[in-house]
Amino acid sequence: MEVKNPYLVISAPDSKSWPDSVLPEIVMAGRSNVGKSSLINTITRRKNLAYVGNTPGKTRLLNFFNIDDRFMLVDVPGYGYANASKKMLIQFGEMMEDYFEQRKQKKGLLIIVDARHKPSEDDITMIEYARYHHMRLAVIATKMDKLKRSEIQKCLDKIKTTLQLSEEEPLIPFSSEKKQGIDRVWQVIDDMLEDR
Ligand SMILES: Nc1nc2c(ncn2[C@@H]2O[C@H](COP(=O)(O)OP(=O)(O)O)[C@@H](O)[C@H]2O)c(=O)[nH]1
Ligand SMILES: [Mg+2]
Repeated sequence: MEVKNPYLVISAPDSKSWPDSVLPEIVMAGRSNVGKSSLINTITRRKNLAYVGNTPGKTRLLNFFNIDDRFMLVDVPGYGYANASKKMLIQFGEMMEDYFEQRKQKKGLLIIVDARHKPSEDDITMIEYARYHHMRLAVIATKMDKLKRSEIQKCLDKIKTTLQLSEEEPLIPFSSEKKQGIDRVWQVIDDMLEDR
């Protein structure tokens, strides 16, 4: 999959700012620092489409990326960092509820987890939202380059069982560092977009 013209449409603070668009949407979420921005850059083969680095919790914005007028990639701010205030947690929850309840063109959810760690309660909450709203779901285990060969199967199994993934909910090993898993991510996104 070669991406020709990806661009950020808007960083939306609330539902009034969501783009006026009919493109199907793929939502991407994960803990902050998990490697989500790197993943967006890796699969689109761009260096700076998404901002990589440390801005934990500063932004409560949904970033809408137009991918070749084919679909919208919706980047959810990273959750689960240590110093989140209660107010910010509530705002985040409300923003996501608004999105899941109101946005008709939502198609699928990609949850990004760190291959080395057990998924968090926040990951599970996001997944429950997706299942409840009948969205397609896939999990991407990134930073695979940080695992020893002997650890790989055990770590993937732990993610699968913690999230209770079914046969229809793929788990994709990925590494931005090693450019691993790009084709499988596109395959899963294509499947989600075809499923109308
Ligand atoms: N080793 C390794 N490091 C990664 C990988 N993906 C991201 N990182 C690093 O993890 C940190 C957080 O990445 P970022 O993409 O900003 O995470 P985000 O907060 O989820 O958007 C950065 O220092 C990245 O260089 C990966 O696949 N392998
Ligand atoms: Mg990021």
